[in-house]
Amino acid sequence: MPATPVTVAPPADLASRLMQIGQGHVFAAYERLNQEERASLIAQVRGIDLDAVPELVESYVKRKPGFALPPDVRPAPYYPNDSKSPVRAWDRGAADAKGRELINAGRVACFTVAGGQGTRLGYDGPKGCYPAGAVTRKPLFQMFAEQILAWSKRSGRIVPWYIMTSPLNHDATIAFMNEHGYFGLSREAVMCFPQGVLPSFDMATGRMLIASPSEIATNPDGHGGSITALHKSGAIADMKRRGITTLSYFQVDNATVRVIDPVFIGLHASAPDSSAEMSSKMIPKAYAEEKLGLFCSCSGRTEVIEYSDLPMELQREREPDGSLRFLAGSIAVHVMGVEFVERLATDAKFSLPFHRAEKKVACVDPATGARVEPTMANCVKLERFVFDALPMCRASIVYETDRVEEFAPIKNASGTDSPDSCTKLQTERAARWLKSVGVDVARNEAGEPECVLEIDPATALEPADLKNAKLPTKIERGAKLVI
Ligand code: UD2
Repeated sequence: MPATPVTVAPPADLASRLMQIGQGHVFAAYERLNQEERASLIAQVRGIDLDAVPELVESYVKRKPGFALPPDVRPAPYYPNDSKSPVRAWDRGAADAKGRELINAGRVACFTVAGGQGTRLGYDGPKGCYPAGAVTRKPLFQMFAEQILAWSKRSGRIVPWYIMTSPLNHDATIAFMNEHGYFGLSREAVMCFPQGVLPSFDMATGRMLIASPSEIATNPDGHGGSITALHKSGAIADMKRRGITTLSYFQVDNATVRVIDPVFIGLHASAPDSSAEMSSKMIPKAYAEEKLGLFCSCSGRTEVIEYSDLPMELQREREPDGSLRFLAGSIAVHVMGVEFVERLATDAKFSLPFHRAEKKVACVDPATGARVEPTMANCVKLERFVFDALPMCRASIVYETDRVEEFAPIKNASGTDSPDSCTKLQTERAARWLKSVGVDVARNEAGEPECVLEIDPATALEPADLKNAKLPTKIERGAKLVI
């Protein structure tokens, strides 16, 4: 679109459209702005789908949309971690072989969603730059990059890495990767692209919040925005050029995620009840109230229902053996077919539902330009969730994994899902891997390792790799060691 000439009055078409939809305040300070600021505000308004705004305000800001529980909701079936389980036995060896075949044929790429704002952690920067290594304090991005590098070496193939940022952290992410030489990966193998944003709305009035006199406040459109962003950014085209068919999806906050898991990829690609469109990993919930989305089956389709939406009576229901009936908690690890993502992203009718969150967001008063620092939630933020694409699959499988093996997220500054709990989980996992090859790790009376351990992905991607490593016979109390 040709640039709009920057005049003293805002462009008449935009000003009248904004007035019509009750958003006229956006240009309140226009006359006081300099040329550059006016141009930037006009470009931002033109980038917003103004026709969609009234419906968003009516349905999600002024009203809180209710959640309609599907009447036939039941727990989704899953492939148990123990492949010999009497509940559902399956061929782990065959899945592993299929997964490795795809990796070795260069068909698999990694995809990290890293566009979130990370406000809970209180870290001022992209979450991927957060120092997370139990001993080394290496950043999360490095922990993933080193695994990807190890898989590339092992398969003799480039494993491309796609990272979804947001406009709020894109430049900082690129600068960080450049500063660290892409952690040994080839620059051509890493593609960072920003996701879309949506206006943030004033909770009381439904007006778009104003971040500064020349800027509307926005928020990233949720990890569900990744489906469209993968297409719009050219990432899908890049994958097709490289012959990638399968994406290994994970969140930037999970320090122990297996960036590539052959068994999971193999199940996704070849299980009889998989459509190879989108598959998911779950862990058994530790207790009924644990805040994880739950894999459910509704009218034969796999869905994730957020813990806040599934009635607590259902979440507390138990099987005769005492285990939770709704057990399968989402750790937000998926495998996605590239064709599936492309099919959705290019379908004019495709859209994922919005989810509403109430947040405290600093802004300015549009009339006076005075800064407003709210003391309570003043903003409705709308987001899309990637797992809402699951019911769009012809069939979608769920695979159980072990919490200690691959779920050590950093979300909060302390307590659950914190840097501290992440360090403990990295250590516990390393201790288990070491024990499997006969190395004794000192433990206290409660059974916790009395040391801090970190496994370098160059040494081992899985426990069996330790068989070839030079290891101590025992790890003493108080040790701090990178294996
Ligand atoms: C998510 C899941 C939860 C569980 C948990 C596991 C949702 C709504 N809930 O909770 O069920 O699986 O993870 O750790 O997803 N992100 C973007 N762009 C955005 C928003 C988020 O890239 O616009 C990324 C973000 O950088 C992070 C991930 O998505 O990697 C998770 O985001 P979150 O912190 O909003 O989700 P959380 O932890 O509440």
